[in-house]
Amino acid sequence: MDTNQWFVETYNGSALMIRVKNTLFDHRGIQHIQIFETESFGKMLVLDGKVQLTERDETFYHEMLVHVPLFTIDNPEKILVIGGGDGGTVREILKHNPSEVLMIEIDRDVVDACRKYIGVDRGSLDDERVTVLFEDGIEFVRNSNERFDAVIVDGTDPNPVSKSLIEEEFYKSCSRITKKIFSTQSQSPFAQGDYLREMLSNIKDAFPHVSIYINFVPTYPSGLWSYIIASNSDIKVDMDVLVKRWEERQINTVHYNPEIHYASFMLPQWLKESVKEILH
Ligand code: AG3
Repeated sequence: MDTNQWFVETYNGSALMIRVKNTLFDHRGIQHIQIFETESFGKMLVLDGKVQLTERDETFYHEMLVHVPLFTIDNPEKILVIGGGDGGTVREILKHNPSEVLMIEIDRDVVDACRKYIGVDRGSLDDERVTVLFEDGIEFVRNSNERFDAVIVDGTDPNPVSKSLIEEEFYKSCSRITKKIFSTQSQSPFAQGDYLREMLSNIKDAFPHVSIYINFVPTYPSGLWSYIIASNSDIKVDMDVLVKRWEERQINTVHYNPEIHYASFMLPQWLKESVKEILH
């Protein structure tokens, strides 16, 4: 179907507009899934009206979500991903050469459609070290007795389906099964500060060590994006260690490097102020 019109995502009385050439997939199931061919951002995945990725800038997001936690730890062997149906997160995790990656995605249609129309996983979901289970991530972590070196949450904006993915009970379960490091995307600090604060305060109740880091993702609301990293032990951001691991692991990236990793923890004053009560 040729559309040649604007896709519009509105937020806070403003809007992000991306010119669309045609619609490759449109299906309403657990979520409304749309995949478009855009004029200047490549293919784009939209869930319930919200941009999840475009080919042009998905690396900015996936690399920060994955490489910041994984370069924070030694030997990432066994990794759990909650969400992440498009496979971009698993693709980045495999660059660290783990022995096992488990992805829990509630919506099989997202995985099937992304594989067929975008291929952002670059075959990583077929890798023999990767297992994909189609079930509710909250239930999975609640009942799991396994422990993971890293737990990474690649979710959508909180909504009635995903709301409990930002509740304290979920983060407490994550904490119980996290051996070394936990990370989650945590929305736009500029456009969605309330969500960020709610997530932060719930994560703070579940893990003793918590930090925020940020980067730029042009096709997300306001462009400024945040992530929360948490651990049951100290989270070190030591440049020498980061550079050493970066050299050892020989990972190719588009966006991430050790300097960006370090700098992403430097927050503007307004953001520091808005979370200081929670983080104190
Ligand atoms: N998940 C987080 C994207 C949230 C974007 N929000 C929005 N456009 N309102 C990304 C999934 C990619 N694996």
